[in-house]
Amino acid sequence: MTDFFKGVAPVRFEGPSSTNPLAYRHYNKDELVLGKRMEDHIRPAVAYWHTFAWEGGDPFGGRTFARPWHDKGMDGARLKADIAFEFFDLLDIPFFCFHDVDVAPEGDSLAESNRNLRAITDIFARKMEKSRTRLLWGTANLFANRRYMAGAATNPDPYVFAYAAGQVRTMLEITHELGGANYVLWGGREGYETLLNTNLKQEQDQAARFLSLVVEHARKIGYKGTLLIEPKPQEPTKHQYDYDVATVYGFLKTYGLEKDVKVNIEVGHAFLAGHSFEHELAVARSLGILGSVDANRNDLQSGWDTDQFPNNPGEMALAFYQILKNGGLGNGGFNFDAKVRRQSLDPADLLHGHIGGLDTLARGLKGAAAMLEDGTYDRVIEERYAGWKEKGAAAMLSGGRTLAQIADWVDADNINPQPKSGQQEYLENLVNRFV
Ligand code: XLS
Ligand code: NI
Ligand code: NI
Repeated sequence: MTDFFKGVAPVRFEGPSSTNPLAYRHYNKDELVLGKRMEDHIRPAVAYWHTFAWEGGDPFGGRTFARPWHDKGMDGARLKADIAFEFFDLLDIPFFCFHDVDVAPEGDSLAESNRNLRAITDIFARKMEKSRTRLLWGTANLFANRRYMAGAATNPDPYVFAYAAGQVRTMLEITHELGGANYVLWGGREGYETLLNTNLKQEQDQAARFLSLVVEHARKIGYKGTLLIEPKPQEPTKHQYDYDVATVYGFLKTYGLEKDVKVNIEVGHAFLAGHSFEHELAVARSLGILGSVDANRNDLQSGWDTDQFPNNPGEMALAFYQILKNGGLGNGGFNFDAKVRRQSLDPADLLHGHIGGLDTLARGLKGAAAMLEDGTYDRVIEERYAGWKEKGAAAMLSGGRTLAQIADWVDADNINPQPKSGQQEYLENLVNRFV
């Protein structure tokens, strides 16, 4: 044991009346919700980057956190790994996620970086024999190093594409070896700053080739996890190609990859794209590509990806409603792509963030389950579209009637549709009954 979390007792469920700030009040992993354990619905994960790699910097100032693993090279990386697994145990959290560069320092060459990375992931493998925490997903950081300033797969320089392929090959293989349930590709700088220097078509072709290479390699090494693209409209680049779920689907379809890749939807990214979280979930659900979720929230006044912990059970219930209607997330889960604020210096702050986040998810899940069990929403939607079951209407939808036949039908039967209430306020109020 390190002394980073010295004196902190394991965080466990104590129920809604508990006043212990280091206990779960709603997240009760074994509680059955719609016949399934809460933990199996949520599959929560700690993001290594925000919790252990982020140093508290912002555009106006650098590091605010003082962590014992800082500035200590590989020794620091080993200490960080020890503390990370202590954290997973304290929270009793079943998953974590990481980028290659979160866990080990980069070397002077790809080979050296990979050696450092392997040394740490070998430690992970040993720790995972004793810990119950599993890998939800792995990913390669193809956006922080200056070589990637003009993109990775979409870089005008083919050698950058090649270097990125080298990183992804290693991280994909490591994810496979560690039993990772998914592999994520977030196109951090796969976009442009200005069209004045950009061949958009060429860059999209490059991105598609890169993704095809990843799909092929995953197959070749026998990786059975899900490959996920994480949509985001902008930030860091002015425009990112993986703008939102619909855009990603169009891209996948264009290049014939829609059966091989799903999406990892992040709450804050949905907002940046001008959507709600549940909108993105609903679109992915309708297209059959809902893979996993990055749980967080944005500060709605600041207009960027602030990656705060979720704290709105009502919004989360609407999201879970979509997820439950999807039949769950399968291999996916809820990765806390969220960080404590830069003034939250203490190790305990890391616990508070995750505890609040998990309690919010638990309340959202239970709210959505209650909405489903009550059945009103399903009934309202069912009734709203019931007209389409009528013979003539069904024929319009199935292609059994031409435009002219439909027009003639209106005349012949003197069709004169009467508007009906959409009942939005009634339905919104119902949510509050269940959350
Ligand atoms: C950044 C992204 C990133 C991905 C992983 O905005 O959310 O954290 O989840 O590369
Ligand atoms: Ni994310
Ligand atoms: Ni993000």
